[in-house]
Amino acid sequence: MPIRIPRPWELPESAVTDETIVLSRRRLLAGAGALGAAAAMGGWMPRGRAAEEVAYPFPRNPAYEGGRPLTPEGKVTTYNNFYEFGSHKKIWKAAQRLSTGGWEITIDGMVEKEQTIDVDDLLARMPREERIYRHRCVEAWSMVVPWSGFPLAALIDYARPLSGATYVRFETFLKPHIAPGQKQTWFPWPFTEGLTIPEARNELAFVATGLFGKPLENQNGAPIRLVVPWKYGFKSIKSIVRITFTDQQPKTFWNTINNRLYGFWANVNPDVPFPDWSQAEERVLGTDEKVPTQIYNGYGEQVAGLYKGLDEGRTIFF
Ligand SMILES: Nc1nc2c(c(=O)[nH]1)N[C@H]1C(S)=C(S)[C@@H](COP(=O)(O)O)O[C@H]1N2
Ligand SMILES: [Mo]
Repeated sequence: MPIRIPRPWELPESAVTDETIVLSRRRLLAGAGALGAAAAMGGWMPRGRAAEEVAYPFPRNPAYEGGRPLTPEGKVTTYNNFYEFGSHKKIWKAAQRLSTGGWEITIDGMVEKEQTIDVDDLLARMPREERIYRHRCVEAWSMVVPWSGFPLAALIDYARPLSGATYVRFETFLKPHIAPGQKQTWFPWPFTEGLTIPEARNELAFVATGLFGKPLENQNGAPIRLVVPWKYGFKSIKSIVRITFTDQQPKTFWNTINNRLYGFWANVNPDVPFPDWSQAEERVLGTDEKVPTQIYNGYGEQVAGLYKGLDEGRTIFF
């Protein structure tokens, strides 16, 4: 790549904040609540930078564009996989029961200091940007979406893992009383996923808090999810409550269910079919089109180096 575009997190703070203020109602109310509570307690301010500084949309990073037209927003928010709310595509209504106010994330395991942080507080500390990525589900459909969020590498730096940590594990909430899928006890709830530290530090690994320039809808994984565009969609875990650093390869939800079908790597690979269907092509959501699937979902330039020396032809079965 001849032209190197500076990334937003390399720019001075003043250059990346204060974009058009489109504060979500939810965040506004949450912020007002926090300030009210602080005043009642004798006037101390919220920890860190105030959550109300976080405004959508985030500045677009032009280094990441999808290469295909954006999928219509109405499709992205109504055709979902989120097994906590049912194993069909129409879970968007059921997902409204999840309450995302005051959401906290615990960072634990092999870190200098374990901590629990409010997601708005975390977001205020992160280098925020928007990126357009292709997404490829193992079910052979795909979409192109603008995510708002920050590089996972920034969160890892913030978490300060010990040098012996080799993997990072992510965990979704466990609330069977509001998420009916979690009453299906044959599934290994809560949903978990994992990456190696080099994968997690790859420039493409992204943490999303928004979609189409607004905070995430519940059905897309509010208030905070992973986006790993070179891997099948199930690696992009939604509604994260815990991030754990470890020196053991984490057990993951789908790998625990069937490790022959759902490998730990799960890199997109058109040459490795599922037993029941080919992965050579994908149905582009919102169109009648089928297009060829690309190795690493077309992101080989950025990620192929991570898998040198591994059996690259069979990545889904690892
Ligand atoms: N917690 C959780 N995260 C999840 C899933 C899930 O069932 N539960 N489904 C995954 C799958 S299979 C895909 S394709 C994507 C779908 O994301 P979307 O609904 O925002 O398109 O979310 C992933 N993250
Ligand atoms: Mo998926």
